[in-house]
Amino acid sequence: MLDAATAESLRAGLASTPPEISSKYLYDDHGSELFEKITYLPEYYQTRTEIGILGERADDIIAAGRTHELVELGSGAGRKIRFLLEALVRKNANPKLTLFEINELFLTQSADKIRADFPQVEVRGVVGDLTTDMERVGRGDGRMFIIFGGTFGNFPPGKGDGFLKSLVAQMGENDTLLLGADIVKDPAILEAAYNDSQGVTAEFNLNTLNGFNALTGANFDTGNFEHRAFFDTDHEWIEMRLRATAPNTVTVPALDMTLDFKPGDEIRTEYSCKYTRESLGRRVAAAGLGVDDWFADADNRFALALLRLRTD
Ligand code: SAH
Ligand code: AVI
Repeated sequence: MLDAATAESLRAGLASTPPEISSKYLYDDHGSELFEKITYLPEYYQTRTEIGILGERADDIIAAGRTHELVELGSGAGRKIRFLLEALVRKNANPKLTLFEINELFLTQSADKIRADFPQVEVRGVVGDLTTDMERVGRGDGRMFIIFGGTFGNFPPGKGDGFLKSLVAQMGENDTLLLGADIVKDPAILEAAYNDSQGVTAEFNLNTLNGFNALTGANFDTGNFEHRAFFDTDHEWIEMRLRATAPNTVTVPALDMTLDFKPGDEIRTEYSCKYTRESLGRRVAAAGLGVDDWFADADNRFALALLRLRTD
């Protein structure tokens, strides 16, 4: 049985133009495995670029953050946090780590692995939805919040700003936020990253419908839809969509809805915003944050931006 708030947000998504299903439904257990596969694809440069930056700059990032506790949001498999943990352990004998994730299986597995490898670190796992449960993180100070992998880009301006505000509400004045940002670049490189030749991203995208069916009792047939991803140059974001390839009708018992699709009709399943240092600064300013530091790779493909609460 769906709770009223979830039902309401699903209905609102489906009523928009084009209809939307939130990208958080990409991450059931199968979707989380598919995302892990994406991170190793030749076209998907983001993960290896970000890991390269962490390998070279982890000590600088920890020094700039002046922190004793890391809080990773949307932690997934928890591969990247290890670089910062190693740097933090070099400076602080008993640091703390909180992992916050919507997928409980991935959270438990990654927290257990980190506990085994870093016995001196106090590890806390929090299952929650970044869009509704930020208060579960709790208030504190001197912490570094981290959103790796461009996940922040999956919260588009406007609709995604509530999340940023609820995060800022948990931040003490000496807390920082380290944001992974995929940098605006040649659309051909961006579009290839979301239309890989092995079709893994297509499978990941189509899996949204399986997640939606499981949640609502709907009868979407993935065979009636195809993957589409394109760069919107005006908004500087990638959109993933699912396009109907045949006329079909879907019933959604939990929402008491029937959806009719004709060939060509689309459902938006993800935004992935791309940034420059300036455009990220403009985006976060309304939430009271400013970009303090910018750690990019030599080819300017990806950056880790260190943000602080602005005092001016
Ligand atoms: N940080 C990892 C994983 C990125 S994938 C990396 O950089 O490789 C995005 C992660 O965010 C997934 O693990 C997904 O389960 C999680 N996620 C997506 N939407 C979320 C939400 N609304 N609340 C909490 N976690 C979410
Ligand atoms: C998790 N997030 C940053 C990925 C992205 O690139 O926006 C999700 C993804 N979607 C398609 N491929 C990967």
